[in-house]
Amino acid sequence: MTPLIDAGLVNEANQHSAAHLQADYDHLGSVLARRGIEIDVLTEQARRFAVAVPSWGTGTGGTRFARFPSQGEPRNVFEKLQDCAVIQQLVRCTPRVSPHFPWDRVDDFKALRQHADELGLGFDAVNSNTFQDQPGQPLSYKYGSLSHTDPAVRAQAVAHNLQCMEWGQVLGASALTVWVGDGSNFPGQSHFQRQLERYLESTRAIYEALPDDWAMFLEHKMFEPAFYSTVIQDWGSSVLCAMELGDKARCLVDLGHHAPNVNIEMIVSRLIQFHKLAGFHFNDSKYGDDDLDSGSLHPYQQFLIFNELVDAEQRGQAGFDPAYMLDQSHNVTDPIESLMTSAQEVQRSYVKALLVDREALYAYQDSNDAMMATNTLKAAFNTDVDPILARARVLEGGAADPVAVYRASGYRQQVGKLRPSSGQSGSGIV
Ligand code: PSV
Ligand code: MN
Repeated sequence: MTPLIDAGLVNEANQHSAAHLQADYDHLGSVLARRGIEIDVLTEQARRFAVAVPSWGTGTGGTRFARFPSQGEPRNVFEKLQDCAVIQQLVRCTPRVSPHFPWDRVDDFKALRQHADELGLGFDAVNSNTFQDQPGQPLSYKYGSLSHTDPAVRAQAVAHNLQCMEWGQVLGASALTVWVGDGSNFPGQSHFQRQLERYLESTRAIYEALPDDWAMFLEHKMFEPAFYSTVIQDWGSSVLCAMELGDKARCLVDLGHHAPNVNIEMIVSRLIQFHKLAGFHFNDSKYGDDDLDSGSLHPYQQFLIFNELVDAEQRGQAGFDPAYMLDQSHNVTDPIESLMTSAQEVQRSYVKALLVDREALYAYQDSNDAMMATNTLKAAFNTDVDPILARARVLEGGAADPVAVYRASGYRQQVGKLRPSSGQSGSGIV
């Protein structure tokens, strides 16, 4: 594969910072050694960590009010994959892309897979889209899709999901993520129970069509686009439906999809306990489903979520294999920079969670020592693991400082010339 960013530029930048990185790494190594932690073991774990990039995150996002297009936006899935390959080249922890259909629909999926192969990329969970009407679509989703009152609309939405699985199989994916915008805007508009029964009937039809080695991820979201009620509004409805459907149905946690102040790490723990955690859409939020960059506002919350994940991993919890994906909207930043930074922030939370002295924590929990228990978590969170992350990237052939190398490469300016602006400045949340 020909690297998209000049490999010489990456090497030169890495050489330039090598002495400082080595000094920082050695210092952190001696700090961790005093705690009985071998730094190289952590670096190896960081090297194995991966989080998938959402294909739709490579474009500039927007709000209900406006979207401000930026230079060199990818115009199709082939160009989106190219941007994802740049991300992977520099950060080396994003080897897979999660596609969204029909946004990423192509005539020849084999060719798409081959294109991804050539770029060194694979595919993660495929996402269906029945929250929008597509050009030429016979029936509208204005009043819902999988839970619509009209069986013909439900059948159309089910058929789309089956189609997504067929495409996904050609791409080598093994999971389908289903998020629906179905709900209601006014009290009384929908009968809650009947609506959920219709949703279950539709999802059952999808579940029954799952290939043997596939899983179905149910994604909940509290509100939006429906502002009074949403059919799968929280993890409670999600897990009830996943239990109804069967073992291959699990719950996907998008960090922005909860009521303010909800204890997300505890939801994660519950889902792990009952083998119902599908995985994550990482992002951050202050007010609602803001889709801000991962770890940009609540890094401690993200760390606490990883604390639960690492706890399960280290206890060898049966069937524990969550899928990690980003799901963000980049309204004012270069999407490549945001996705690279977010991938590192998620990896950072993972590595910090590995630092938790778990035996000490369990002992403090058992002796009801709240102060020392919480300080044990803080000791891990307050450790700067930057040298580990940078070292892991460099060892994998990536950049010690991905954003700096990306900016120096002029990639955005180059694609700006090759990809004329779509000029689409209307509104649009992705
Ligand atoms: C909905 O807000 C969501 O989080 C779902 O994952 C969608 O597939 C994605 O955003 C893109 O609209
Ligand atoms: Mn999501």
